[in-house]
Amino acid sequence: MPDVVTLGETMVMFSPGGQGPLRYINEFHKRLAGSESNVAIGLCRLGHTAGWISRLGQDEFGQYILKELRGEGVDVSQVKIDEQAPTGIMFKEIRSGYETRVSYYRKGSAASQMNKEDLDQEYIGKAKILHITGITPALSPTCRDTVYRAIEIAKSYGILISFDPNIRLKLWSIDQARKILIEIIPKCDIVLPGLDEAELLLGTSGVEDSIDRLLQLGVKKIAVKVGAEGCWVADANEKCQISGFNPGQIIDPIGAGDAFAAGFLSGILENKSLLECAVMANAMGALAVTTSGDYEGLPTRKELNDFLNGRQEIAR
Ligand code: KDG
Repeated sequence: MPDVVTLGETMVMFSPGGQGPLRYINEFHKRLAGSESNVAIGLCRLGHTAGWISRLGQDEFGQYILKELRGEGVDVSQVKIDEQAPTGIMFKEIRSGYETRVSYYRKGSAASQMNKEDLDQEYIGKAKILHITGITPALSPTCRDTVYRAIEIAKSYGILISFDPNIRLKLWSIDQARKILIEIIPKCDIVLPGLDEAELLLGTSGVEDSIDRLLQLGVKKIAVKVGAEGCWVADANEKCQISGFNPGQIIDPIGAGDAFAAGFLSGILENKSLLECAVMANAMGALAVTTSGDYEGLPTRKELNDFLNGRQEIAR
């Protein structure tokens, strides 16, 4: 049984062969995208075990996603193939610099049909951590119920619940997001928001205010991401900022938050201190932005250790 279980939608993602409005782009590269499966891949590359619960369409893109995730070592035994609904699709558009826009074609997708009957209690209960994000409850009412049920199962087995709000305003309004995500947060042990997300959800101002509010809500371990400056971490005993790493060149910032979550959860699985978890999370985030895909930059354990020790690989 995997150490970390996660659930959510993974789509086929088409990234443009050049910059500019999509109407002028003629070439695309096929990749995969899904916050939760990115975290699962990140954990597997670091030597942990991770399982991903979802639905995919009975189509070529569904087969592609399954094959890629299996190839990364993610346990896909809990993925259902939906005979009616298709695998979701998204496109990336790169405007100036590294400003990336996304267009989703995922309404009514197979993953959006997930429901609580898809959950195997024992599969979740035997994990050490359940990782969820704010994307899944935005997909449909049945996905929302599935997330709530997964939380209930995790609680009944006493396993840790980790939550990344991942607010996607292309999927729901801020009021809808706030209503649901504020209900989810107090049920979680670990919460990993970006500063902007924490402020939007909690109505707070600044990092320390956000951390205090999350602690009041009963969250035990908090990491608030502050972009290139790294993150702030806190629990009942400490609150401090851990500087970020310079990634060198930023190619695509999407996926950095998932890499961060994988690094942080890896530290938790290894019983590391809060500060050590933050250092691993920051390093993973920095490495993730150096490639154009959402997960391709995720390091292996050796690559992470080399990066942390300032070692460079011999290239030739
Ligand atoms: O965190 C990166 C994800 O946003 C991306 O891989 C796609 O899961 C995705 C989403 O719903 O936007």
